[in-house]
Amino acid sequence: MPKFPVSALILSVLLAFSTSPAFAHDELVSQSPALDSTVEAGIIRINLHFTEAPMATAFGEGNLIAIANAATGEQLGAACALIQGTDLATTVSISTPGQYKILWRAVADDGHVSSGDYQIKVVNNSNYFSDQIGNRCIDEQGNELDASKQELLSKKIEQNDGFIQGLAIGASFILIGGLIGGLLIKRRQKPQSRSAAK
Ligand SMILES: [Cu+2]
Repeated sequence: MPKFPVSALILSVLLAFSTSPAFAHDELVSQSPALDSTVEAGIIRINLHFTEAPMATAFGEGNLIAIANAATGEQLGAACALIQGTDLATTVSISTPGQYKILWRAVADDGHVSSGDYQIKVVNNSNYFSDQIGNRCIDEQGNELDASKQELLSKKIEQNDGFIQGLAIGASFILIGGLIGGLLIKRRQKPQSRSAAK
């Protein structure tokens, strides 16, 4: 008799551990700049506050922050972040006003990876200019991370546009081909119907 309650207890404990958010991943609690906030152009500091300190990972791997043009999806600069207490932090340079996406990825102490993104609006009232836009990631040895060697957190959306354009061109070819074919058939049928009427 006592066997069943013990196994039931173990099961319920396991279920509690696997579903309780407290034992799940590292969760984003708050962020700076805030969600949908308006920020002045310049060197912008990004601070993402988590429930617990992310697991230490190699620079440019695991824990990442990057920014992207919200309209085009194009990632600007490389992706990297530093662990500061329970925060992930970096600085990005933005001069062109517009809507930007902040993308992040965090590795929890248990190895679970969580990710997300949110938008901010950038205005430029200070004539800030920089030809180095985005996250500038320089490791302790002074080496700059090359975004082309990283798996991007955000990709340009133009590939989809190209696909839709291709579909539209293909569809119009089929339509024109069908119209010409239809006209040719009509022409051929005309003399036949005439002779049939006689
Ligand atoms: Cu987890």
